[in-house]
Amino acid sequence: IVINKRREVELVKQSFSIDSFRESEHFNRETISLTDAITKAGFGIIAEIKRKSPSGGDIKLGLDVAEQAAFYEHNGASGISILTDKDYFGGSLNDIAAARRVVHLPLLRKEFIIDEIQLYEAKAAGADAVLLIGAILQPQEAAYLTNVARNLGLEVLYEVHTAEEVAFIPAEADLVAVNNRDLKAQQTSLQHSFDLIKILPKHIPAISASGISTSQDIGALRAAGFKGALIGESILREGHLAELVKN
Ligand code: IGP
Repeated sequence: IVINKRREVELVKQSFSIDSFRESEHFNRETISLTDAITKAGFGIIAEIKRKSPSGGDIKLGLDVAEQAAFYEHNGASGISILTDKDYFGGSLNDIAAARRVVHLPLLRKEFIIDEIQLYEAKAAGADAVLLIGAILQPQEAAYLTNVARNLGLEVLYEVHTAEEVAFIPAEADLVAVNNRDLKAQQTSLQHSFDLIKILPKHIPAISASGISTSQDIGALRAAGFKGALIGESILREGHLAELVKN
């Protein structure tokens, strides 16, 4: 995935300069805090939009992206995560722009971010926050990208999956996510969350991501100290977001 992404980023850089993004519609917009939305909720749910995934296969969106985003807003989500990767998840930056037109919730660009130009793209499309993935970044890249994102007014949700990655969480990250899915093996277990929360930095609110589907899951994560959850496939397939938000 990362090798393909490098190629994709090089193509973007050939066509656009960083400064060209500054002229776009949303670039000077004041962003909405995902962290505030999650902490105010007590336990906040970030609801995800994607058309397919390597682990879950095709997910038929019954609604278009704007309608799906509006559905999430009406059903109590604290934020919306939008996959912009095309090859593996069927998304694009247009999906962020489409959701931006209809909802007031904070929007997270879910992407394999390896270069600052992707942060500029995110801001220009109307995102409020970006995902940075510990598993694909060197510590100094993670620190640099966190800094650039925050200077653009974008919050950083920093994802970890192992104890080694926890050691390199940038101090300025706004939120930390434990990904319950092993990106290589594509195996998912909430046990990753229950194990890693014990060693996460105490000053950054933590959320749990991937493989979450029931009210019992939410209750257990909440009891373990998580402030929120990022949920995609189960709510896309079952539409039971409101039920999960109640807990
Ligand atoms: C959502 P799920 O199992 O609820 O659909 O998972 C989200 O956690 C998952 O899409 C994800 C992801 C990622 C996707 C977590 N980390 C990194 C792409 C890249």
